[in-house]
Amino acid sequence: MSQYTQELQATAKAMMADNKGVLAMDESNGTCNKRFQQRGIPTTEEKRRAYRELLVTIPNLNEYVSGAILYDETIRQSTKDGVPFPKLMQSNGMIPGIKVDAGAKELAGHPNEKVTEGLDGLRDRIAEYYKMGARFAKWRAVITIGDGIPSRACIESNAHALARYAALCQEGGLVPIVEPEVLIDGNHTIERCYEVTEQTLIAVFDQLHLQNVALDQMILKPSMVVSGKDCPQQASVEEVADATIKCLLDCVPASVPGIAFLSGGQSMERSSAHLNAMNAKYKQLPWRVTFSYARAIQQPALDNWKGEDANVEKSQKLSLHRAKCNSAASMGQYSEEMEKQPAMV
Ligand code: 5MM
Repeated sequence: MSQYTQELQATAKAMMADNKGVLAMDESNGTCNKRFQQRGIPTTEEKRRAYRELLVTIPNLNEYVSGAILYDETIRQSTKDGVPFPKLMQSNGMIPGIKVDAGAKELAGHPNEKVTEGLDGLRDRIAEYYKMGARFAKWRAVITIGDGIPSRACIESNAHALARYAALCQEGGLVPIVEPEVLIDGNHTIERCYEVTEQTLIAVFDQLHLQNVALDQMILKPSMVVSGKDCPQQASVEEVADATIKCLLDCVPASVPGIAFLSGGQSMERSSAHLNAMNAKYKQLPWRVTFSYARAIQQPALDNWKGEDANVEKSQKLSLHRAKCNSAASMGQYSEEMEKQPAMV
């Protein structure tokens, strides 16, 4: 029992509140700049700040989103009126979270595979983020499917790091979001994705147990079990829902309060449809099943914004619509009809 046990349980419960999910807006500067460049937006600190202000000030976002994952630069930034983002989020009923990994780096001795770094000094960084108002954290591991990969070394190294990170978070009062992402890139079948996701989740929970991580005080953020992006045989929505739920039921202990998926490069509509199919068909799951999407919520806002103040309001409405669709999907109440409804723009 850590001194934070009750607080961690309460935070995890609030993050997984009925009908809510988590907004991921924790792109590192490299990723954020890449997305800005693709759309002709200047890659300055001020533009990144303005874009994050657009997101955290979406009116009524808190109806669909319990919290948002920030990046180190973002958690230190403020609105143009000088309100620090974490403070603004708290007063709007959203829990501030923080990405604490230092990114996926080449795994030595294992070509084409990555291991996520960032454990050095993490205890001190967690203490600082807690003081700044963060109440949960996120660490993403990346598993690539390809010829002869993933290796056992890649899966075990990433699982070990995720568990060490999670233990440090709980010691410091942050609920860890444990994110092992099996990438959608490649021509693999859904069956191969299933095998790799299963191996990964088994290794992750083995390491979480080994490091004494309290499973009732963490959130799992997995990828869905899908066909590789370039696989000629694409699984249906129902096949994805069935395979994903079977895999999770086999691997994720019932004491975990919630599963919040990443969208992982799926289209916005597919991300909603897959989540919805799981919740519509499986009503008695041991954990809450919801979203923690970045691209599948942010994309329409980013496309519309173009770095211009005049486009802020419409951009906010477009992303709010995605949050609303995904909130409905987290209750099995999303339908294609929702996509036809004008997003109040
Ligand atoms: C997989 O990425 C996470 C979920 O986003 P999607 O729903 O778009 O798949 C996301 O939180 C990710 O960790 C951040 O975008 C940060 O990524 P980088 O690569 O900048 O650390």
